[in-house]
Amino acid sequence: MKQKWWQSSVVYQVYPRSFRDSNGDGIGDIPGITERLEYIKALGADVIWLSPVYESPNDDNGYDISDYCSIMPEFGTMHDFDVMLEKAHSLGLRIVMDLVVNHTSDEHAWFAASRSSKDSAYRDYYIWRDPKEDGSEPNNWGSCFGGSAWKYDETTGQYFLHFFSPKQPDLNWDNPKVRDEVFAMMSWWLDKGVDGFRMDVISLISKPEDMRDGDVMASGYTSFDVASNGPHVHDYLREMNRRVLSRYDIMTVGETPGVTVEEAQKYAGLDGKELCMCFQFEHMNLDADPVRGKYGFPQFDLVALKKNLAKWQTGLEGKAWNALYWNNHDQPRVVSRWGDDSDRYREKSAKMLATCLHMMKGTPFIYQGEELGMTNCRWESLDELNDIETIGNLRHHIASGLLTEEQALAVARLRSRDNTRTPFQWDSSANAGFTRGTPWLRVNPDYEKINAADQMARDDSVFRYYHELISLRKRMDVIVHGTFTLLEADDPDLFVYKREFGKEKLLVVCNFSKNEREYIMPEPFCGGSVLIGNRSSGTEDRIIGPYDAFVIYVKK
Ligand code: TEU
Ligand code: CA
Repeated sequence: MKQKWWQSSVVYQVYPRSFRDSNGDGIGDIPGITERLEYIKALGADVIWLSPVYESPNDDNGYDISDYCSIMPEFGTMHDFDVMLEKAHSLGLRIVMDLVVNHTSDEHAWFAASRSSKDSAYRDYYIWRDPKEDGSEPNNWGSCFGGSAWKYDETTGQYFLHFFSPKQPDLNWDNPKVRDEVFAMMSWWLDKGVDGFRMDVISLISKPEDMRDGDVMASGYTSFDVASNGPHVHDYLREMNRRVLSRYDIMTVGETPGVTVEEAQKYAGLDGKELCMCFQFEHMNLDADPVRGKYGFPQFDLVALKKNLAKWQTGLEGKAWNALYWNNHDQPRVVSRWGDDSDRYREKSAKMLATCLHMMKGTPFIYQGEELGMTNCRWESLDELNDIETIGNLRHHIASGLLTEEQALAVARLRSRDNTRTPFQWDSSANAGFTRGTPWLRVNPDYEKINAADQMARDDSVFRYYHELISLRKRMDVIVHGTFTLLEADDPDLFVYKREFGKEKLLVVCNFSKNEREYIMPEPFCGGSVLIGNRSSGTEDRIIGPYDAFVIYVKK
């Protein structure tokens, strides 16, 4: 198959609310992004994934859209967007929009009409069901933000489905009019010149025909996995591809909770019939608390992580394409989660984590601040939190006795989505140079030592290391196209794998622990050259120190 441009791309995710505030209202905005496009260019990324900037009441910080073809006033105007897009293209940067079409805001005109009457022409744009005999919800499906996935609407005496907030009613994708509306909107953005879409929970759009009860979690409700990979999801994505995507040279990435390797071979098949790639969630859920889920106390197990990522590397080999990530706006900061955010090891472990991900096969995604080694925030109180998912789940866990208030604060520091939404740390000036106003969310107090200005001024910084990783991907076929083989699968500290492409071979060694280990390089890597690494010694040094990472290159 002919190489596609996005197979050697590196994507930088911008969360607009927290990237850069240009007008002093404490909220990041589009002109703020335009001002800092050169920074993203300097890092070496060539695609920007822009989290939603559409009109929204911000119940879920923009993932609740009330008008797909206008810009949220807090973020600016459509003219501001056009200026940003044009400047990005002039810099050789592509812009991929966040497409949130599993659901809309309840303030979208479609939903206002739909809820007004059972006879509305828009009634079947959403999913309405009668109460059970006793008046309760139609089934035991649960919302990702806590509680039931059904909300009763007095006006017409029915429940509507919402797998997220009650202000995010799920669209009925079985209705061809919904598909027509969505496809027309997508074409409108693509005709404006955007370069693709990241598709929010796209694996949930086709609900099972029978609305039977599912297996419940400790909360007493199911997860949204009851709808993952539904009966018609691939029909709808193939239709989307035929009617829209195939008409443009764009990049698409599905956010596909519940996806398996087999399903990903359809969503992200190299045959190009659906999407270019997809985000899997298995590695993100491996350390979930067995009872409390994501909002509990994580149990990190490197062996499980290695085997899962190896399964995805080999499972998609030659058949589909991986989107590679540690971080996004929904996950805690990886250097705090799986590295070590102490002063002693923060930068070293951040580089180790970056090495491990960026030497794999697939398209790497960098979440804003990850390239600085930004860390989770030590929230002082639950009242500081903004995120609807964190607040909803912690409230639910406290009410059901799964967490005490004190434990909930500890969990928030470990798991809250707010951890990656604290304002980007530009420099050591007030509010980390993010705003001259009052920031909408607390700035992480460590901004004076962790910020872009300092990182760009040093040759040994995390930023410079990411830049080098990206430039290696741009010039080495073995990184983009080489096969993946996991080595030392059961080693509890070292993540070791090799990549091979013709005569070119890489050995990637990453110590995910503080333990000092001895590792004898396998042939043919002994005496190979170190391509990149976070330590000064060469391959003769068999002692692998805390959070050491290096890549050996040989051609033979
Ligand atoms: O995320 C959906 C989703 O799977 C995450 O909410 C996930 O449940 C958890 O946060 C990560 O473990 C998408 C968006 O990325 C998220 O920001 C939205 O809240 C959600 O959909 C609804 O649009
Ligand atoms: Ca602003």
